[in-house]
Amino acid sequence: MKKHILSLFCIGVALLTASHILAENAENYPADISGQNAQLPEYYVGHSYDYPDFERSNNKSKWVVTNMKGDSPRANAQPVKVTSELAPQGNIKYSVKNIADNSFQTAWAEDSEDYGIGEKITMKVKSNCFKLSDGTKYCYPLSGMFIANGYVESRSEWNDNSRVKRLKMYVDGVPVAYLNFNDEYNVQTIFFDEPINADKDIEITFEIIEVYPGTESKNTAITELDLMYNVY
Ligand SMILES: [Ca+2]
Ligand SMILES: [Ca+2]
Repeated sequence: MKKHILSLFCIGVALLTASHILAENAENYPADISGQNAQLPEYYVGHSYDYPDFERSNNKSKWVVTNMKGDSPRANAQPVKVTSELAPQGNIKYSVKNIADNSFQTAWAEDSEDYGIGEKITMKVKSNCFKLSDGTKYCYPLSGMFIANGYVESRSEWNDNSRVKRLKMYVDGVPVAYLNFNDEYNVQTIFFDEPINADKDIEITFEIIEVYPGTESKNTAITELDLMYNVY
């Protein structure tokens, strides 16, 4: 009898351990037949650029992102959907349009009570194609992205408001990667290991997963955000 109790006990422990491992795995990688929750690649900042490196345009009030031209031109992705945006405060607007207006003085901020975890911005990227000499069509893939993270209009605004630490990126609704940013007052670029095919117009969604909390506010802000074509 004692033997039976002992073996039942052992089986019980084994089952508990197995279910614990399963539960842990389920938490990390929820089962999903569509593969949407498969483990995603982690991308980190490749290069960063200080704000003084950027040139002023003719319009002296506007900073423009010129350094991105050349090797990896901007895709000029346009926001088409956002889950929330902070209401204007006085003359200052926090519309999602601000992430694609070429200005480091304007930013989008989310409108959740907390830090905006789960808030999403969807941007449309137009395909950029041409005909090769043999008549076949070639479309530039998207090789990376850049972000002016937080409300960068001034260092104090940047400090006061929250910045994005980690974004989940989706292509046409399918998760493709996590993007991890530094908590630095500069423009950061991330290059993808797997360039994104853009032989038709596509939608890229960025979801806030983690933030760097601001000292004064739970508003998480993004000043500029765009994809980049790989022209090589
Ligand atoms: Ca802006
Ligand atoms: Ca908030």
